[in-house]
Amino acid sequence: YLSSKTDLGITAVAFSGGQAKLGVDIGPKELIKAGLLTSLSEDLEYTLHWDRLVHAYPDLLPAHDPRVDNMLTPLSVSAVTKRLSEQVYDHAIQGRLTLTLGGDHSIAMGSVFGSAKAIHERTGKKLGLIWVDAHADINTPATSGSGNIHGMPVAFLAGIAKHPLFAWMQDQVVGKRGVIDTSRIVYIGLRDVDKGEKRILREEGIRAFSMHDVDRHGIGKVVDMALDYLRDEEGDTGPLYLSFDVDALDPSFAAATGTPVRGGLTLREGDFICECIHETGNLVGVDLVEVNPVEDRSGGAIAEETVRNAVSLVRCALGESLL
Ligand code: 4U7
Ligand code: MN
Ligand code: MN
Ligand code: MN
Repeated sequence: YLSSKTDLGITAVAFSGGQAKLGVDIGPKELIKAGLLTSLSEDLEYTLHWDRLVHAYPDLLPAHDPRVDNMLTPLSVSAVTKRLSEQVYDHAIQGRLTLTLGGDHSIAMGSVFGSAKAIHERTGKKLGLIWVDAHADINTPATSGSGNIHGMPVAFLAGIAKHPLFAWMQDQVVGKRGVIDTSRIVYIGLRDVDKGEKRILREEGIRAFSMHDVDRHGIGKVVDMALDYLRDEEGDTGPLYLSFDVDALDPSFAAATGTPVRGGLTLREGDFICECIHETGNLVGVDLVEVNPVEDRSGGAIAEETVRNAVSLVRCALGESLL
């Protein structure tokens, strides 16, 4: 096995510095309050490896963190993701399946890096990255219109973007350019991709299934095509990492998020993606990010619904619907 079927290494990350809205940092606390971790240990019978902390990394956040080369709060993002990469590495190098709760999506720079490094050291294999999101998150500092680093993690992981402030990401190169090869990335759910990102996806030949593809083929066929794309001649997908941005879901299922986009996945479609990835038996790590309980003008019902649906996604990725 590529990772344990019973030991789960959890890292809860209260970080919002990859974007400007407050509240995404309380996502992990709300997911845990909603019973996510008890359900993973009691219903799904995982042995949880969790330090019982929701990390805000106060000692890592500089008082002064000005924009550099169009990146907003880059020192905070770099320091936090570097530390997180070590935490996830420490879980993954022991063979644990890893679960990282965000926080904004910039944290995937740390979680995916730590996992890719550990998996490569343990198995010699390269990680496949399944990015489920309304957005491609593949802006470089130069192409980004917002300067928000939560729109850039894939570019840094793939080595399309490089920056001295993120030199730690080049410390050891598992892939050809970055820690993830562009040929081992696949997207599902895209519907809000910036012009510069479209150019990168095209030039790099990155496989992406948009909501248009989901409508055309149905989610079953799309997931089959996505997993087939990652398979080798023997039909093996290799180790898989699922980075799930809750904004991939339609706002009718997940409105409490910083950058909602209409026309998204239903909860069942999201759950189905997670179930199919679990079914491969090759899942080594999961992120669940961008839950922002403060993005709720309804007095709590919307946040509660988003949290409940995010819990469902994680449970499905970890084997909830196996009979
Ligand atoms: B998320 C955006 F311009 N592309 O770069 C950008 F539309 O992690 C959005 O997927 C990024 O939520 C969204 O700022 C990042 C924008
Ligand atoms: Mn998104
Ligand atoms: Mn995202
Ligand atoms: Mn978002």
